[in-house]
Amino acid sequence: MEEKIFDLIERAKKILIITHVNPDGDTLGCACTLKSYIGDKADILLQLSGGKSCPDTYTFLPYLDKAKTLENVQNIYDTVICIDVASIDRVVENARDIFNNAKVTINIDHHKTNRGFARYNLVKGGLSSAGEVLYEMFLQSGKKITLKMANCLYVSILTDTGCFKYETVTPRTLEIAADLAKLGVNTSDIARKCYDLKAKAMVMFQAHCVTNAKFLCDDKIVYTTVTKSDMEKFGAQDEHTEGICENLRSIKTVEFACVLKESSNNTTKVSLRSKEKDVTEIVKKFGGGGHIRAAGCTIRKPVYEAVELLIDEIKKHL
Ligand SMILES: [Mn+2]
Repeated sequence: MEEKIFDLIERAKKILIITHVNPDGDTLGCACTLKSYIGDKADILLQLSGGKSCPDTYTFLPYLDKAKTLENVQNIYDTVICIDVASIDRVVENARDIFNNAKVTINIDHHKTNRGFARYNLVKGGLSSAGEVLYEMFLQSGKKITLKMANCLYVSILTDTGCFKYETVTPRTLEIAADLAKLGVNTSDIARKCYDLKAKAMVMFQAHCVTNAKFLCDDKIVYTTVTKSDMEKFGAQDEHTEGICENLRSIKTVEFACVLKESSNNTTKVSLRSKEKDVTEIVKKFGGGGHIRAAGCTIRKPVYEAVELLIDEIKKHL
């Protein structure tokens, strides 16, 4: 499949690299790696609401200032590559039209729940990050990884492993990180850019969300709700909720941590984390997916109703 993908890239006229909704370091790092390799005929699509072009944290990555947005992307691509996209639900409607229209569709990912929704699928479920999948793809096909690509791949792997903390980290993951460092990646500089340049609004807003958290079942379950008015009050943006769930999970007694975020039309976006239990079993009930200890779903109910549905489901798995 690796060779086939390079062959398809070679033959493509115009390529759209599709990142997932609410893009994170993994999907963005990979998109920039691919863009760097492919060159001019590739565009990156960022699926962000509110006309934003890029999450603030990742503006240091190359190419993202010129990435297409949902507002200005055109349906002109013969080839699309979805990167770090667990399912086609993670691609919003007008981008999905472009996907459906493309002659060649490629899906490169590491989510175990990825069912292979494209014509060509390179899915290595369980690997630490899409960045790791991509690194191996370049290596196995004998393609050169430049320093620019290495920097982007390092962002992917660093962020999707929670700084090499998660159990998806294998000796191979660390070897790859070391190889990237040998290529010249300044690892401490990238860590600082990813973690120590947060917006004040983000830190203050997250403190508020943590203060509002509710604990259940001897503090084994914790959840917090995020409303639009709270976000407005703090001047918080969508991306500023990233990390709240992990923070709540870090409490000693907690097995399940969830963040329920008010979305448009009475829908609620759910992030769920666990220490041991498989949360994909829980979000599956609501049509979601993800990883064993980090998954998400959308519940078509207002927040206060979604809380009850979700907590009832979590209790069954306690
Ligand atoms: Mn990922």
